[in-house]
Amino acid sequence: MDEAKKRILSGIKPSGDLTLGSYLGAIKNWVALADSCDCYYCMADMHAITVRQDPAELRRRTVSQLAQNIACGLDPKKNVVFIQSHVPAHAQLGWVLDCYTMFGELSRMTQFKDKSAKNADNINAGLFTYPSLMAADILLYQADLVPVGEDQKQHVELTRDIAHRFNTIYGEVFKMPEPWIPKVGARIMSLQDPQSKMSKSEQDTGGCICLMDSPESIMRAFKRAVTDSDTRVCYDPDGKKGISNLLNIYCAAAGITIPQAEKEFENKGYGAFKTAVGEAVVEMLRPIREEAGKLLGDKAYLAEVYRDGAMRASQTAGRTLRKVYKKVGFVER
Ligand code: ATP
Ligand code: LTN
Repeated sequence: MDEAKKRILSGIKPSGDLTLGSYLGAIKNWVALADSCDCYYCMADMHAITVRQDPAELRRRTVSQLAQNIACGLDPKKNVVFIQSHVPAHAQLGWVLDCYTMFGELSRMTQFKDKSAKNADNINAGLFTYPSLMAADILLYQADLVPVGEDQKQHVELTRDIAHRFNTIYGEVFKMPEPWIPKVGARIMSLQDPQSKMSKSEQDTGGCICLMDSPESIMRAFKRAVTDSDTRVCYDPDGKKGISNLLNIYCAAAGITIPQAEKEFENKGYGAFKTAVGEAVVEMLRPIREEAGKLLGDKAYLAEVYRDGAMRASQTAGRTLRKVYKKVGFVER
C-alpha cells in the first residue's frame, strides 16, 4: 500500500436494488476516487437486516450489488470490495463501540427517527445502534474519507465523536474520518414525491429509478415525474422542488452545470426537458446494466472477488481490532 494515499471506506446496504440516488450520491464518486486513494467498499448486509429482509432476496441483492458496483467501474483489483458479514471484526468492534456511544446520541439520529416511523412494528435494537456498527465499519480501516450522500453526514459526524471519545481515553487508536459529499447529486429526490429522498427500500412508488431498469421504464418514470404548474425550467429548490431535482439529475448525468442546463432548456417547456433528462439517464446507465448483466452470469468470478475482498479487508480490520481489544483490557487469546 502507498502510505501517501488517502484511505477511503464506504458502504451500501443491499436492502433493495441500487438506485440512481445511490449511484450519483455514492458509487460514482467511489469510482472517481479509486485511482488516487486506497479504497475499501462493503456491501453492508448486516445493516440491511435492521429492517426485515427476505433471506433469498437479501442473498441475491448482495451479489447483484457487487456485480453492479464492478459494472459502474469499481475495479476489484484496485479496490477492496467485500461483504460486511464476511469480516467478523465489524460485529466485534461494533459491540465495543456500542459501549462508547451514548443513548442520547443515538436517539437524535434522523435516520433512526425516519426508519422507526416507517417500521413501527419492528423498532429493534439494531436499528437503534446502527450508527455504532457504521462507526466500526469506518474506524476499522482507519479511513480518512467516507464518500456518502448528504443523508449519511450525521452518521459520519457521530463516528467522529465516538472516535474522539475513545482516543481521549486510550490514546490515538482511531484516525479521524471526514465525510466526503459530492457537490452535485448528494441528495436525489423521489420523482413522485420530490420532498423525500429517492430510496431503494421504497421501490414500488414509481418515484425511484434502479440501475438495472429497462430504458422504457426509465423513460416512463421521467415522463411521469411530478413537477409544478409553471413552465420555466429554472433551479429553485424551495419553490420548484420537482424541476430542481430533475435539473440536478440532468447535470450529474450530462456533466454540466445548472446555469448551462437552464440555458439549454430556456423556452423549451417541461415535456422536452423531462424527455432529455430521461434520455441522459438511459445513456448513462446503459453500459452499467449491460456489463452487470454479463457479470451476473459468472457467479464463480463474483465469488472469487468477494472471497479475495474478505481476506484483504480482514487483514486491515484485524490490526485495528487487536489494538482496540488490548486498549480496553481484553485478555489476549
Ligand atoms: P434504504 O432505503 O434501504 O434506507 P438507501 O436507498 O437510502 O437505502 P443506502 O444504502 O442507505 O441507500 O445508501 C447508499 C449510499 O447512497 C449512501 O452513501 C447514501 O448517502 C447514498 N444515497 C442513497 N440515496 C441517495 C439519494 N437519494 N441521493 C443521494 N445519495 C443517496
Ligand atoms: N449507513 C449507510 C450505509 C453504510 C455506510 C457504512 C456508509 C453502512 N456502513 C460505512 C459509509 C460508511 C446508509 O444507510 N447509506
